[in-house]
Amino acid sequence: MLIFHNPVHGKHDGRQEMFRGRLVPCHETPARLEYVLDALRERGIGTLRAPAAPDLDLIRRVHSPRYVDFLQRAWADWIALDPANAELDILPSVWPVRGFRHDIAPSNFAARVGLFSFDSGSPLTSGTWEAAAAGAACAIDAARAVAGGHGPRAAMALTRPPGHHAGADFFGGYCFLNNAALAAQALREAGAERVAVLDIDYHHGNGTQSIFYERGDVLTVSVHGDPTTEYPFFLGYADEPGQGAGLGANLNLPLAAGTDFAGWTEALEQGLAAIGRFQPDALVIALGVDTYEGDPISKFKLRSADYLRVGARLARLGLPTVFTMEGGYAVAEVGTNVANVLEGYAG
Ligand code: OKP
Ligand code: ZN
Repeated sequence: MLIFHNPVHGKHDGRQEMFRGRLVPCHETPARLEYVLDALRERGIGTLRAPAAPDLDLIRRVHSPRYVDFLQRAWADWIALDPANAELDILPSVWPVRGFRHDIAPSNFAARVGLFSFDSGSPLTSGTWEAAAAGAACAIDAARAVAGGHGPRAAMALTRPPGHHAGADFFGGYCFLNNAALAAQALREAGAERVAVLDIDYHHGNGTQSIFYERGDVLTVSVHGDPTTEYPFFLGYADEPGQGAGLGANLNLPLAAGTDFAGWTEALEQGLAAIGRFQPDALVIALGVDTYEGDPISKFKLRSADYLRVGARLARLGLPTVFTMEGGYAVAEVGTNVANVLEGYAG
């Protein structure tokens, strides 16, 4: 498997996230990816590649141009407010909710941060744009490597920050650019008529769902913690079928906190059946390993050995496949669990 790894992921290194009235250390750390790289190297899994420059035009076809401009300039705008801000990360503090206007981007910086985000757990730092853009490049390059079916069958975008919570014009859930959506769009533009995105992170892929919600050419399927109790709370319920041309092209499979591998596998099989009926030309897997029993912020009960079976099952689909790296916060085990998926996939 070709693995496009983000050599500058460490430039995104948030100091703190807001949790229950306190600023606490970020869960989404550079160490997560280093553990994965170490495990892959140690076990001889995959061939590592650095990405080419990001295709900003493609990024602007998935994300709104004004959001991309905002992300690209946010740090300079922040420092322009006060040079002392260099010691701090950007966190939103005000949001436009129901009835507020989303069609205007106020010139006030704090207001624009709120317009383009949905939580206060995702610090935007000096290196966030550079890291996220290089990660997007990994996803696009991975898609182009498997497109057409002449190259390798599978490739991975091994990157952080993750992407599946990022929408067309918002960040949140530690995500800024939606790597899985970018891979799906790159596959479409490289000739795949139908693309399926299967999201197996613990958290609902609200960004990916919303990006493709009215499109019939990209099926989005997500197996995740029930949003009644689990983040991101406001999307990811079973009664979200897609809209317009996208009606029938979204499937949410929410599961109760505490679900074990047997229960999780039943939902996965339902998702795979829907993907089979859709007859996609290519597949994107938003791979989060925060379904692991030891994950500090999630509540499924998968064990490390289960990930070998997950990889083997996904390989049986026989589709050109792009994996994107999403969550997984039991830092030391993230490497083992991702490596297990890829080893299981390779057979
Ligand atoms: C990102 B991804 C925990 C709060 C959780 C956000 C979770 C984002 C998960 N103290 N806040 O889907 O793994
Ligand atoms: Zn997650």
